[in-house]
Parts: sequence; C-alpha cells; structure tokens
Amino acid sequence: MKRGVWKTTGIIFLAAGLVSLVAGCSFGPGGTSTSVPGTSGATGKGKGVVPASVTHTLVPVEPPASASTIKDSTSAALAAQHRVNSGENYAFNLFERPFSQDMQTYAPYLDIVQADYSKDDTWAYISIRMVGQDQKNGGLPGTYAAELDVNQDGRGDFLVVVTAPKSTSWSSDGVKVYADNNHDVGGITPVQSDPPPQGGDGYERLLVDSGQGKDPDLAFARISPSNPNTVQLAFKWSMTNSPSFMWGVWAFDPSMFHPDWFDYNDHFTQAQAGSPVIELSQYYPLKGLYLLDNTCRWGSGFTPSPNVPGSCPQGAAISPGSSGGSASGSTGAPGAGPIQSVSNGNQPVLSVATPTLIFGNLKP
Ligand SMILES: [Ca+2]
Ligand SMILES: [Ca+2]
Ligand SMILES: [Ca+2]
Ligand SMILES: [Ca+2]
Repeated sequence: MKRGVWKTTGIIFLAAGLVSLVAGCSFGPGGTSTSVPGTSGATGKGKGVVPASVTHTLVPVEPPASASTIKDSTSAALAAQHRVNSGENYAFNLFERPFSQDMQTYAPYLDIVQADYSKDDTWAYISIRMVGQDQKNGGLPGTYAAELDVNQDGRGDFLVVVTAPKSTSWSSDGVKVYADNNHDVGGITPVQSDPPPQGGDGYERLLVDSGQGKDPDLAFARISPSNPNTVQLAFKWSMTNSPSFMWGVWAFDPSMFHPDWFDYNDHFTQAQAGSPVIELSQYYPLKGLYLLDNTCRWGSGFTPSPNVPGSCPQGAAISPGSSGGSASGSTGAPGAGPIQSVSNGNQPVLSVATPTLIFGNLKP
C-alpha cells in the first residue's frame, strides 16, 4: 500500500474529529453472581438460563455503571450519499463499513455508536450500542464481538462473540470464545496492515461454544433490557489472567465473521477490501470486506499508554472529571460518577484537527 494512501484515509479518520475525549472513571457497586442450582457439567440436563442441554452454575448479573466508554463514528448521516467520512483507517485496522458491498444499503444494526466496559468480582461486561435494528425484520441479527489484547502488544488474544442475540436474559446460546494460542493475530506488525497473503491462522482455538466447553459459564450475552439496540457480552475476566487488558468491539454480518481472518487488514490488501471513502476513488466502493464495523481499543478501567498499538487516540485527553460526559446509553446507572470516555470521532469531516498528533498516537 502506498504511503500516500493511508495518509489520506488517516486524515479523514482524524479530521473526523477523532479526539473528543470526555473523561472520568467510575465503578459502580460490584455485583454478585447469581447461583443457579444444578450441575456444572457442560452437557447436563436441568434448568439454567439456557434452554436445552446446558446447565449453568454461575450467570452474570446487572453490569455495574460504565467504567470506560469508546465512542465510534456513525454512518447514518451520509448513508444516503453512500459514503463515510470518519472511522475508517484501513492501514490501522479501523473499519466503518456498515454497508452492502455496493454501498447502496445501510445496515444500522451493524453500525456501532458506542461501547461501554465495566466489571465486578467475576464478570467483565461489554455493551455494544448500535444505531438501530434490522430495518426489515427487526432485532440485531449480526455477529457482535469484543476483542481483548491481554498483554497490550496490539495483538488480540481473545474474542468473545455472539451471533443474533435475542433474549434480554443472559444466555450462552450462540456465544463463543476464541483464543489465539500461537500469537499470530496481527501478522508481522500488529494493528498495521501487512501484505497478504497472511501466514497465520488468526483465532484458532475455540474455548466454548453455546456453553459447550471446559467452562460452560465462561461467557454470556443478551440484548440490553433497557435498550433494544444494545448487545451486552459478559465473560469471566479471570480467563485473561489479568484485570488489565485492552478491549475493543466489532459488528459483522455473520458472513463476514471469520476468526481466521484476524487481523482483517492482513487478510486483504486495501485494493481487495475496497473502501467506503468516496475520495479514495482507486478503492471505492467496498469490495471483499463489507457489512462490518469496529472501534479502536481502550484499557479495562485504566488509561493505556499511547504506545499500545490499536489504542484510541489520546491527543486531546481530558482530565478525569472535567466532563459530565454521559455514557448515556447502554450499561448501568447514569450519573454515577465521572466516566472515562474516548472516541475515534463522529465530527464533521475536514475540520482538520491535529493530524500529526493522531498519527503519532496510532503508530506503534
Ligand atoms: Ca460506526
Ligand atoms: Ca498486521
Ligand atoms: Ca493463531
Ligand atoms: Ca468504526
């Protein structure tokens, strides 16, 4: 990929106003897990939150108030023009593509608005708020994922995924957790695009699938009881062996979800993937990679070093407490305290803001 090209996308990404940070940090009251009577066997019969054959010993409770928020660009405003102007930076594995391949059909159920993180003694909770539901059939029929970088090297280590969650009660139906045990996600240079073909196998290890696995209680998902546009994932944070990890989120059409494609910008060249940015006429419209969205990553309740590849821009970091910035949305009690919030931008285009700073932050 030519240098000039990523620069252009980068500037659009940035100019998009990337860096509106609103700040703070808060933890709500820690939740306690609910015990469900029954055996802990993966295939035992009995009652649990999941119908059929899985019995759960532990199920998540209500997520504490959001401890950190990632805001994402949204594409609704320009959907009628079949283009985006922010949130997309192919060279750095950032996508804003909630569109069909020809950019003619916009999918609000795949357009991430905001993600929130919180934890209690057992569970980490990640809420993913979408612009809207499937316009034809309602609901959230996509595949929604949280990607975790445990050692903060820019390579994802775990992927917690649900496809087409339906219930507002916690369920392990359709929930999978993948791991990259041989550490090849990201190819040669994590986050940055490497020339395909990709040599690695991405997330090659499936730890649990709909409650079938070593720990049937490892991960759950639901539709938020208070917001039908929000998917909530819960997983035992002990699986990361550390309460401190980087997290970011994804939304895919199920046909675009391939754990072996990570990182996606190593699987395709930009020419093969296409672009939603109309100004990049050599790549526009979308080609091999469409109907998906993702965000930059942030720390699990801490401010990461700006040197961590894939971390959200921090150039305009706002000191904790200076905002009031509501993490209005998906999880938890509003106004419970200052909230740590970062954004990769949803501002008008071309209001060029400190591009060099951003690139500095995005470069490993
Ligand atoms: Ca988005
Ligand atoms: Ca790479
Ligand atoms: Ca791998
Ligand atoms: Ca995005």
